[in-house]
Amino acid sequence: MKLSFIDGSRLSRRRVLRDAFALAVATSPLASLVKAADEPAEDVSVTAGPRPLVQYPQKRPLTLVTTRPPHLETPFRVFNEGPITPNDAFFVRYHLANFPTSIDPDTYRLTIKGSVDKSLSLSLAELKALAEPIEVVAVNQCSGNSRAFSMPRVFGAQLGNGSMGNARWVGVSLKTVLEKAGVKAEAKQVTFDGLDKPVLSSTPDFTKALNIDHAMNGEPMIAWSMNGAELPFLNGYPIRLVVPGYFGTYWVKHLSEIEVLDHTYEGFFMAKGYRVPDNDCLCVTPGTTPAKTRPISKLPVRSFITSVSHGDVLPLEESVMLKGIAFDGGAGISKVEVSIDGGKQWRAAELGKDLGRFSFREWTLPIHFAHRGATQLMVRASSNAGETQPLRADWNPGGYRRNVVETTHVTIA
Ligand SMILES: Nc1nc2c(c(=O)[nH]1)N[C@H]1C(S)=C(S)[C@@H](COP(=O)(O)O)O[C@H]1N2
Ligand SMILES: [Mo]
Repeated sequence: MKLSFIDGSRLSRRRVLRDAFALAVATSPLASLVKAADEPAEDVSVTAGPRPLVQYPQKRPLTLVTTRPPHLETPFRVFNEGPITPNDAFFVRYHLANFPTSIDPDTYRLTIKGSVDKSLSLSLAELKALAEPIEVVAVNQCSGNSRAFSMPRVFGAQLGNGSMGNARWVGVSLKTVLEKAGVKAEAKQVTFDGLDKPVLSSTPDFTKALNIDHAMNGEPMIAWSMNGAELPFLNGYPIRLVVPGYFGTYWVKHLSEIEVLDHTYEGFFMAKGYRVPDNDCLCVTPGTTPAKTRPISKLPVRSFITSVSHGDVLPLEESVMLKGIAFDGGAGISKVEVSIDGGKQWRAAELGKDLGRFSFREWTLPIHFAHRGATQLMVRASSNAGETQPLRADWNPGGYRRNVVETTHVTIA
């Protein structure tokens, strides 16, 4: 599969994009993949103001965060269309500018090596023939999703709420693949590397690690299918790791090398990046530095109203159907509650179809507004593990794991 390049002359009416493009073109031919979309920009209410939409191969217009490497967000209204995020709307995130643009599935190989009885080099056909495929519906959410709302503000890409998506993944269990190679008794962690490589040798490669128990628990999967189709190129074609319940950072794309280690992996993206404060709340007093950190892991429980946006005007004395999504790290959603009085009273929403404990769960609630004027709609989810969302945002220096109760400001008229 090949990413088709788009002629640079069809680019951008928007100054911001033209500038980003000019800058990127000077350094990378990959930037010519991007073109400005005709659609209007989406206002994510971050201080930077509305962000442009851009069009990449196999994608509908998505919200631009950064060009090189590409970070594209799903326009938020997509989450109101259903619990599954369509492949062409699914967000895209890379760390290294040197990601592949052409992959031959016939010569593709996945290597398994390290503390194993027998190293393997599997073709895609061999991988697919290892066992009956397994399937899971699971949320892929970037650790920094919603980072732009961190107060005080933090470094890093200023993400709105669109760096998440929910899809049906089909593949083979990581456990099956590791068993085929034969994991040695000394195994402690397993690392995952993809085809993308740093441009400069001083930049660390994007390699992630899971503990051996997690790698062997049957949940992590090597997926080749997303919502009934091949993976879109930018979402990891032809295979990626899927780690249900865990943040997207572990979901290594264009997966090419698995190594079983007899020690803890110390590479940059485990030992330095993607770490959270090592305490019960995984948070610190805003603006301070944690004494100790640990690798980020599971998704905290989270919910959104998707049918209403900031600034909407809703009718008085009529039934309005509020709708949204909730998800967590794998316990499953037990309840979703909505408040229309700034958090004093809460009423239970009806939960939609259960697509599995790692999936978005839709919810609906008919509301009859009896008072005119400015109104705050809030939504709060709880999980089967008894976890719920905080009313005030927890803070950490990475701006990770945001899961504060969301408030949507509307007017009833
Ligand atoms: N090969 C590779 N895989 C990767 C990354 C990357 O930079 N390179 N980024 C990770 C991060 S941080 C996230 S949030 C997810 C995003 O997945 P998506 O691009 O399919 O939405 O991919 C993960 N897998
Ligand atoms: Mo991420």
